[in-house]
Amino acid sequence: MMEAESDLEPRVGPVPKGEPYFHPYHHPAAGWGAAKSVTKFLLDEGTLIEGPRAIMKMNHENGGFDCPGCAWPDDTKGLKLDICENGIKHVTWELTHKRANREMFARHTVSEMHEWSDFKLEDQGRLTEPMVYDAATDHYVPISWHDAFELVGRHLRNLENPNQASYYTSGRLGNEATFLYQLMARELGTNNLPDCSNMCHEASGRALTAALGTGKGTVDLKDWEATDALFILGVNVASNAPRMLTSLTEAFDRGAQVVHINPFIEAGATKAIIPHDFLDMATFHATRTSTLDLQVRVGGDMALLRGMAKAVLEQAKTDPKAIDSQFINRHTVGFEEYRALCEATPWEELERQSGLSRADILKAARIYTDADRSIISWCLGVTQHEHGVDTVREIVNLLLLRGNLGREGAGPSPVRGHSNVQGNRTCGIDHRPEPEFLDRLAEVCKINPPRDHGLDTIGTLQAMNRGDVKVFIGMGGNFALAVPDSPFSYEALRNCDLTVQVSTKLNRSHVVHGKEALILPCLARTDKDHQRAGVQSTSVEDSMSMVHLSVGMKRPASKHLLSEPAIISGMARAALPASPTPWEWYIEDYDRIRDTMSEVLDGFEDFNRRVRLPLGFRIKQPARELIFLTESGKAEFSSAKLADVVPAPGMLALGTMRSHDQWNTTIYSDNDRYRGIKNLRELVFMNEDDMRERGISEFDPVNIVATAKDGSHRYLDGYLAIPYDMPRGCAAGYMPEMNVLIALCDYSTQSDQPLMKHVKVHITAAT
Ligand SMILES: Nc1nc2c(c(=O)[nH]1)N[C@H]1C(S)=C(S)[C@@H](COP(=O)(O)OP(=O)(O)OC[C@H]3O[C@@H](n4cnc5c(=O)[nH]c(N)nc54)[C@H](O)[C@@H]3O)O[C@H]1N2
Ligand SMILES: Nc1nc2c(c(=O)[nH]1)N[C@H]1C(S)=C(S)[C@@H](COP(=O)(O)OP(=O)(O)OC[C@H]3O[C@@H](n4cnc5c(=O)[nH]c(N)nc54)[C@H](O)[C@@H]3O)O[C@H]1N2
Ligand SMILES: [Mo]
Repeated sequence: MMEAESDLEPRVGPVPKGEPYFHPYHHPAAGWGAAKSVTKFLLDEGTLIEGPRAIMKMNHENGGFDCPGCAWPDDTKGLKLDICENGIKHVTWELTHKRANREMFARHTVSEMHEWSDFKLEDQGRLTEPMVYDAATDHYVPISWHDAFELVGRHLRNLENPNQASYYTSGRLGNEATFLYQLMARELGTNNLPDCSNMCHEASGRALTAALGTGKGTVDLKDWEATDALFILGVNVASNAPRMLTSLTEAFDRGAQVVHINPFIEAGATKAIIPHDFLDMATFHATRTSTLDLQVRVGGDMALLRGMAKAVLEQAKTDPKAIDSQFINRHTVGFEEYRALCEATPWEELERQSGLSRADILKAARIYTDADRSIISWCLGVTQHEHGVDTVREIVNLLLLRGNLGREGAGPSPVRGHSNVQGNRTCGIDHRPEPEFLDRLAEVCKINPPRDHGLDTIGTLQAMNRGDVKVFIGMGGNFALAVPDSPFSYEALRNCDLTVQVSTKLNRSHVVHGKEALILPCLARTDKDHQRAGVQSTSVEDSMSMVHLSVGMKRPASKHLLSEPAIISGMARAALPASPTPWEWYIEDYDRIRDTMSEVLDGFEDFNRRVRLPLGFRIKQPARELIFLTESGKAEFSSAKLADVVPAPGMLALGTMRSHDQWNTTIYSDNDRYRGIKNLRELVFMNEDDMRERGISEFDPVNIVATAKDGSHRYLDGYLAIPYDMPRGCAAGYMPEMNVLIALCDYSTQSDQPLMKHVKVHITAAT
């Protein structure tokens, strides 16, 4: 594709094919719009035949590969075609016939590629062989795998101390590779294991661990099918977890209550046509996916939840059944303090902070007390805030009040992001590992793991900037573009002696690189992985703790690709020539890695057999059995101070989010169908009154100025204003473009997560 010059270069998305367009979307989610979009995408990638063939093998109960898209679990009722538009786009993206080969790299200098859009970088296709940066010519040139590993090994061996290297994981990495990766880092002597969940669900993990003793949700799909009320906070279902639409329509059909809490009324929060329900598709039959939509202000969830708790407690004064006193007495601590706090919080404050009326909060509370069993589900709208941990704990507080835990149809249900981000944590990617885990790792793997906490994502960037981290290894993902404060973060990466990116496609993290740099191309989820013992499979864990095998079925994109476990093993051997770990032996047969994992990891006993059961196995959740691994041995109410989220006069709270046509930093097009947007990503959604007050009309260019915690400012000019149905005082736009607005110091003191959903901004008409 030819790229035109633009004042927004290098842009993230493609050069628009037409004029910006906006018209609010009023159709059901999924359905024929999705089918049409899929066909176009298959055609563009040249995979109209292969794409559908591959998709029929996706998410199958026996064999097949796990969708590399989101972490929503597979249908439990012997699924046949549990797929979605975005999963299909995702697989097709991997199957593309385009190749970023050595000829492509020879044609373009790195400085030249740096000027390309991120869309164009990935649009070069699959990477085909290892490449090394040659500073003399400013080109990436081919390098053998042996020499590439030796380069990594030399840098790692020569560090003055192992904490000068940092090992990032993006949530696609399978469990077996994950285990080897953390083993390598810890054998080398560091816990510097930042990962993408430092940016998404760190808050959920910390809150759930503190409250319940396990950092995960407790419910599974069967619970979703049995519940009476679903509360969905801060998830764009139709775009980011589309298979959840099936559960929402099922719930609605069964008469369950479905309450969406979001500043936007997203398409998935109204009605949907389920793509694999062919009759519905043919007859355009849409099912509602919502019984109530509450448009909270950005960051207002905690106030809403506390307001609901206050209402429940008030109701309990005359109707003792409104709370489950027996459950509270037997299984929890901290109730009296929490009750007093709720009672002491005035309604006016709850209304002001949530942006909702008392009547609306009472409505939600009534739905909650009328339901025998409730599930509360959430994603980034809750976590990427200063008080993300407090808000998730407030979710647990509310659940505990009515004993919505440890029984069918009830409990907390975070929606995880990447397909294996949860498995990464389970299998050891944690910069703050538990001592018990390290003890077992030491005993089984005969290593001496470091005990000090390591660096997370933000910590890694700060350390790079200081010159304390000199080697960066990215196991998947697109670190440069995904993290906040882009100019600062680019400098931090450029400051490194060596950056290594293990990737499937060309991206920003390859053109923003260290003094020396490697691109190591790997097999993707759909590619067949041949090792000495035959075709290998890897395991992944979904949002609901189900672990199952995924096996690629396609001829690899190039014969020079290695699997992720093989690349890790190659780097580890080069860095640790005398390592007692049988790196090469592990790669011959991944069952051997799983045997070791079963000895180290809780809940992985008999791993090789259980993972081959038709639907895999579920990792035991103590909290589900009402066993709480907390200090008190009980579920713990929290009594946190209500967060103040109301913007200062003239300021707006801006959230960054995904469009429908992107996967994090991978952009498929510049359309956002469900929000009625075409040919535009450089936009900011605003409340119409906020626009009027500032003399801004639809499509007017605006200037955005963000103010960081340290008082510094960041700017974004020329973005177009879009009037949208959202509360006053709020604004929204797309990631990753808006990462330039988020200062590195703007992270939560509770979770260390960047404040990606609450940037304090001034927006004015462009001058
Ligand atoms: N197709 C597709 N699927 C994906 C991804 C993708 O990029 N594309 N990314 C994957 C990943 S890694 C993740 S972590 C998940 C992310 O899934 P989401 O959490 O859905 O991601 P976002 O697009 O950031 O959208 C956040 C939603 O929160 C709402 N929101 C913003 N601020 C607030 C708030 O203060 N309160 C509430 N209640 N809501 C708020 C926004 O309006 C939006 O609907 O999706 C995963 N699935
Ligand atoms: N402002 C703002 N920023 C955000 C967010 C936000 O809401 N707002 N969300 C944050 C969140 S939740 C997340 S998870 C991060 C995402 O951060 P990352 O996970 O780092 O980024 P992705 O865009 O998912 O990574 C895309 C790249 O992964 C590589 N890739 C794809 N498949 C494979 C594979 O199978 N193996 C390997 N080795 N590589 C592969 C490709 O080269 C591709 O270019 O972004 C974060 N950044
Ligand atoms: Mo994520």
